[in-house]
Amino acid sequence: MLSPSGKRLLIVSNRLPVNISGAEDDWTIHPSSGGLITALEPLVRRCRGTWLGWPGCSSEAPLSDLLREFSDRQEYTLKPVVISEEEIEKYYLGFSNRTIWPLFHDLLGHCTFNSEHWEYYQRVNERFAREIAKLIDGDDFVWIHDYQLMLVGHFLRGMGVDVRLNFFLHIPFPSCDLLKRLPWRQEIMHSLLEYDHVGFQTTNDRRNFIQCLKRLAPEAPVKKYKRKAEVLVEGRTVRLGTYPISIDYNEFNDFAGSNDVADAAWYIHENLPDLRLMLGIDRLDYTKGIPERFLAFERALEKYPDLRGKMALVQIVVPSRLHVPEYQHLKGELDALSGRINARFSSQGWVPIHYMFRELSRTQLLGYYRACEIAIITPLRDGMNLVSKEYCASSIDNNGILILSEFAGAADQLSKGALMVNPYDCEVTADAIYAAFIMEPEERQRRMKTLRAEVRRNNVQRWIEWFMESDTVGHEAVDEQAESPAEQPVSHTR
Ligand code: GDG
Repeated sequence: MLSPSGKRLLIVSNRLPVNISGAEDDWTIHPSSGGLITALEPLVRRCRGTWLGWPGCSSEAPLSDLLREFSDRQEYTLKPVVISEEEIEKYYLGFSNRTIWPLFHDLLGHCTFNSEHWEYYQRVNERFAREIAKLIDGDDFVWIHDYQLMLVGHFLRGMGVDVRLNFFLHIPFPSCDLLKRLPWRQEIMHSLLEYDHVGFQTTNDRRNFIQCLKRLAPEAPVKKYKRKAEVLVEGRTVRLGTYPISIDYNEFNDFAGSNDVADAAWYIHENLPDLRLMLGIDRLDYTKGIPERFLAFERALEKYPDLRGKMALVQIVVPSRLHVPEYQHLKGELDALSGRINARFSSQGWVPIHYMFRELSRTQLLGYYRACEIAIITPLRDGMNLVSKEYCASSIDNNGILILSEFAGAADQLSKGALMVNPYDCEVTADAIYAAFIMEPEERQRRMKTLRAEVRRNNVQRWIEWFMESDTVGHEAVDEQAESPAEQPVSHTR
């Protein structure tokens, strides 16, 4: 089957959607998790497409056999891009995760600027481009993903590839003042202009990109339309669109109602009886605001003593990027903070923070979504945040309460039903925790119904259609001022 665009589908991302583990002659391959994979895996499976990326395993693994076995099982093809350990160190852990990631998440203090890392970023992006060039012809829908691969467009054009190239940025795009700190800002901006179509999560990200263009590539005129823009570059038109990523609502809604998930949820509550549970689930990442959340919960326990003995924060942290020093440091900080707060407030039979550092199975994940009456999702900055949408889709009794950061991309769509907080504001977040604790059932139902309707309407299929069919959407010209910051990109009808 072809993609909704009528073409063969080629997805390109830094990582293939698999985990390969083992040693000697005992290796296994299984699907991995993560925001990008959650959104794209069902599409590539449905279209029997191809996914190109780094397999993330050591060179001893019997790679071709494992990938063939997985491709046969999942009915789509995996193609590896081989990257050495040194390249991973400098291209991925270095430039991608210690320069671009913090810079694009407005956390300049976490950035390192290292020209050797930049050299490796270019080198690996060029390798991805070579592998893509070997695979494609003019009939493919080529869709390149995320901040690790921003230069691939530049290298593909340099190799004479002239097929349409699509790119989607899963993380925020920074303001011009921030991007200007990057010594290689010109190269990044000009490479992004080599794609034919660039998608952003929010209107704010796309607006930041256009502001950067005006300052860093003023020779490229920008035409603005209501929900997209076009840049004219050397006779070509580059389309810039806003496409808030989402989830498969029906899949979460249906699975949340299954016996397996109900059993998992029952088991969680059995072990934490008579408590109002508040859930946090995040990859280990300083952008997710986990220490700030612990401190806000501590403040709530101080300020509202009736929470003590009646509420618990269940915080699941999924291990991630543990080779990067900032992430190791964050892990230590979380261990210490949760220990200190628990030592301060625990009483006979009650512990305020249940903190687990592990990955959950999908059944357990949904079990937690169903068992916890409140979800607290308070990133300091997030491209979108799919966990917030999954929590709503899994709240089949309309009973959950979502506390959400105003700096998550998802805030554009979920602010009407969620309790919105500034995660840097400990007092306000503590107050929101208490407001959730005492919220009346009618208000919970009303808010959650609003949230679920929003996630159901703007689901991942719609995200894919919006992106793939964007060429056919009507264009309605507006001037820059008319594109107000309050624009809600998801609520438009097509
Ligand atoms: C990036 C951007 C953007 C989490 N823990 C477990 C688990 N997960 C799954 C969730 C969800 C995904 O991982 C996490 O997605 P997020 O969107 O919340 O965050 P990132 O991984 O940082 O994703 C983000 C996203 O890309 C998509 O564009 O929204 O802003 O940073 O699907 O369910 N899955 C399982 N066990 C876990 O323990 N099975």
